[in-house]
Amino acid sequence: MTKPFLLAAAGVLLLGNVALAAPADSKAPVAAAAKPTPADAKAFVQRVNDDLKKLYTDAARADWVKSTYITEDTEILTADAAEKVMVYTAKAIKEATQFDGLTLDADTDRAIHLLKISADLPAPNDAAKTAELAKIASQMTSLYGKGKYCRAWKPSDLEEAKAALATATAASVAAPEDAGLKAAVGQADAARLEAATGLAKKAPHCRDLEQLTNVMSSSRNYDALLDAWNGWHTISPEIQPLFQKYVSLANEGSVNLGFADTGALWKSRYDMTPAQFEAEMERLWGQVKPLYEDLHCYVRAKLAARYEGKVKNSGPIPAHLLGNMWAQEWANVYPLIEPYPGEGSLDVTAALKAKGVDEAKVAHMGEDFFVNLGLKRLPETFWTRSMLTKPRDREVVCHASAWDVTYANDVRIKMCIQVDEDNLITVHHELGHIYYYQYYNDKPVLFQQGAHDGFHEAIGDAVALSVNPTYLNQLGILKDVPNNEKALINLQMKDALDKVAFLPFGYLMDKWRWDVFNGKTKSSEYNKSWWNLRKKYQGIEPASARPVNAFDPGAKYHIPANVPYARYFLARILQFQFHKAMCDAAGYKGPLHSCSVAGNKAAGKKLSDMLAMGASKPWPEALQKLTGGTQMDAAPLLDYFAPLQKWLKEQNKSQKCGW
Ligand code: X8Z
Ligand code: ZN
Repeated sequence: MTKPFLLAAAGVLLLGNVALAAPADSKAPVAAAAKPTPADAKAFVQRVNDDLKKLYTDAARADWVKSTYITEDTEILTADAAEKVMVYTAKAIKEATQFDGLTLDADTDRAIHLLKISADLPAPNDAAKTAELAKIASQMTSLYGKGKYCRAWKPSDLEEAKAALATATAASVAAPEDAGLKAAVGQADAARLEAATGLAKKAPHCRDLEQLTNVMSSSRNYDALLDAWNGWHTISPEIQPLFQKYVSLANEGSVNLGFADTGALWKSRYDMTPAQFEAEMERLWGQVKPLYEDLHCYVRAKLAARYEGKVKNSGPIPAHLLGNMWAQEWANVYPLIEPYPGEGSLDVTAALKAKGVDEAKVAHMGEDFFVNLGLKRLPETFWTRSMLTKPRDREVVCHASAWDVTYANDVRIKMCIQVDEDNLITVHHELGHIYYYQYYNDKPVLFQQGAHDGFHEAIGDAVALSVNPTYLNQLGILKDVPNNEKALINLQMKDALDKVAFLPFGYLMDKWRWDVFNGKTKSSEYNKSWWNLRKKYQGIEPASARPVNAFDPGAKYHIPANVPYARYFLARILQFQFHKAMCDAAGYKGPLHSCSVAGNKAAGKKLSDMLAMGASKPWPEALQKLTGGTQMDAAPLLDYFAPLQKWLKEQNKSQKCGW
């Protein structure tokens, strides 16, 4: 994760250590208490940086073990370490106020600012409540990680099991039970297949998020999709009571640290006021909304043709038909949407499998891309300590994440890689985090962050924009890459189904939480407010009438995991700005959508120069270093998709768009 699960802390109360606003010696007369000086502030910052490095490391170690081995014990150890960070951070923030009003050198001033906005779990002014908040946060992530949907077997499950096996890679069927299953399928032996799947034994059919995700991405069967969607959404009602308590405790902590509520704290992290940040998000959304509406209109028409009678040519799209559990990225339904069938060979998943690429190779392909840009190789420990595939014998949090455990190059990723295009792109995304860590790790720990969190999320994606068909063709993964108008529209459609479709989802996740934190949305309205936003911004509706206890936002990782989400919205926009800047640095002159900076050292240097700044300067300075500008701007994204948008407008002429 981009920040120390922020919660880390080293046992022993370094607070004594920090000795910050050391009250005047008790024996000294009060009047003699020295007024803090800029030199004191500098020394304070240095101590806090040193202490936090240890606390964050302890917390990250505990969290790593917990996230790769969820048990009651690891859950508690993580909560304990998190609690220590919370206590320390709250205390240090209060101590720092003694320097308010002093003229400080730029680095000290910046470090104190970053400290004040650093708490991901802000500690209430009460030890028991702080411990409770840490525990709840740990529990919520575990519940999500362990989530499974169990029901009795249905005959149709056999067909699905066969289909899944037909596309499975050798590595993913390595376990003995799967090998048996595979042999059974190979022999079309229904009885053995039944035995192998547990059907004959009447064991319940349990599926985790990875299995349900596979249904969402590859099935076109309305009922199978509905079952997977409904099934995953049964894991979250259990999370709601914890979430409610977390909202109230985190808010208490935010007030304790000087913020109106936790949403205000999150919105304060962008070198502007919370109100300005909200306006900035709205401005950027306004730039891209027309493109999203054009895409929605075309996709809905195609789905209406495919799911006749179930999807209408007006109104919102049912949430389970877009190839993704949260309808956040839609490229998995590209085969249904493909504008010019057969033009261009864009099935990267099939190509990877045909090439015999395995899970580790997917990760190596990512590293190679960065190295060819002139960036460093990953340390050896990355390969020995990362979790690249889902262990078969224990519960883990599969949601992909990147870690810098020691803030000194002990970098790792945690992923349950499957060999497909989504995972190839996600590996680049995670490695973007890892390269940020690697390039700023000589900085004090408070500067070991992205310029803002959207920068951190944008790096790998910006690089992955160069992993285009031309590049994959050079690698020998894609065969023919036709260079004509129809192939271009196909390619742009596929890109837009991920990049553009995501935008309203990226925006609404925190719009929902901002109003939860500030109390405008009461707990009894959580689900209603969620679906109002999903309809308003995404133009989608629930796949089925929602049960009274539904807590659908809790079925999305970042909500139980307490990870703010505006960063991903910003990253979708920034990554096109970064891509353009790297293409300019490479001397590229053609249209933005055709540029790949693969292998270009000048582009790599531009990127790594910005990475090395970390959070040491306000983000506009980092943006300027890479792009020359100081504003976030969707113009490069719109420029990239200009051919598609023109084409969509033509196609949609006979449609009544909107919902
Ligand atoms: O959570 C992630 C990354 C880890 S930072 C895999 N992403 C968001 C999501 O999955 O919802 C990347 C895209 C958006
Ligand atoms: Zn990320």
